Amino acid sequence: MDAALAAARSADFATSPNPMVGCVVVRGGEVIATGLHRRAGGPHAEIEALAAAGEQARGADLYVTLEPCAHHGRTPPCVEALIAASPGRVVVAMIDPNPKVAGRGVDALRAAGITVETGIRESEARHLNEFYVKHISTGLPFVTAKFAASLDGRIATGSGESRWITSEESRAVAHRLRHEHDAILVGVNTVIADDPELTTRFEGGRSPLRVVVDSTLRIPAGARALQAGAGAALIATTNRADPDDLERLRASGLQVEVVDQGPGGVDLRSLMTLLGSRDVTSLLIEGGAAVLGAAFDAGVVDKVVAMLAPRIIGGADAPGAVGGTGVSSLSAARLLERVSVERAGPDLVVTGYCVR
Ligand code: AOF
Ligand code: ZN
Repeated sequence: MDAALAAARSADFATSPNPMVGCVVVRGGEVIATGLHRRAGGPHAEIEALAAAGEQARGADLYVTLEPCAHHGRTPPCVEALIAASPGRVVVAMIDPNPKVAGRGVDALRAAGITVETGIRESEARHLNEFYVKHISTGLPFVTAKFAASLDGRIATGSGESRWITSEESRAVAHRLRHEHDAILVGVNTVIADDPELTTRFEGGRSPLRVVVDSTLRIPAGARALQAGAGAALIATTNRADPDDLERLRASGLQVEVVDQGPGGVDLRSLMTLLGSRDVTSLLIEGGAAVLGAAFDAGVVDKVVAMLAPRIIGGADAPGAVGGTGVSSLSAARLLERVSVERAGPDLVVTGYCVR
């Protein structure tokens, strides 16, 4: 199953909105064929592995990181191909949370007389496809809130200097995160202050959909985040925006969506529903502090990635990483679970999951 997981991982987030899936065929303790799902619309992992194994699949052990599908999607059901290939045993890491599958794949294999084991390396498989699992079971994107701050949680000095608090190594981690997510979201204040490109700067990196929340359409026409070339751009606004501004932006070819009004601007829950319905399975919220605060206030964050530089800024005017309303009692503060700490050069990269 470790080999199947490694095959799945090698798809490196290119399968969205589909999961990353790997499959290996084993005979006499040796992997004789490997397959993976490479992109949505392409063959599923089992089909690739079975094609590579040929007749050798008969009576062999087949390991797959996600329950084989039993439905007609963009491709025919994998269970039909599996039953025809007649392996001796199928080992599955996790049941497919897709309501169209949800146990039916395993049932169909067992009904055909194939021995099936499930739950092997399940937590690794779930972790690998955490974006897919959230999206297929809720219709909403998996949301990662990312920020880079000093050890005392500041994202700039009191005079507004912010480049760069964290190291080059941390910024490489940040570009990796952009590559992994389907979309990336910033507030209009960040666009006005920093004019970021919001692209992925590494070899072969995916460029995510760039989403700017801008409730009154203050975005400058020449903002780099709106330039063609990288991923598509979408501006989320509200009916407080001037209709002429809205028309002007749309006429210039930009996607502008009017979303419900929430506390302090665009209602992030409504925006998540909109993005989820467009097959955005994962969203990276990069800030600034107001948008990150609104995201925590709205309870839409699944995971936090905090890059912390070992420096202290201090002072009364240096802004903190997370704004919004926040909480007034410690017992109401968001508690992260499954917290892990890595190093990126001199910095700490702290990752944790929001408890629901
Ligand atoms: C598997 N192995 O390699 C994949 C699976 O549109 P389709 O036909 O590609 O179907 C997508 C659905 O199929 C997806 O939501 C998930 O339920 C399953 N993906 N299943 O056994 C694979 N990619
Ligand atoms: Zn399939």
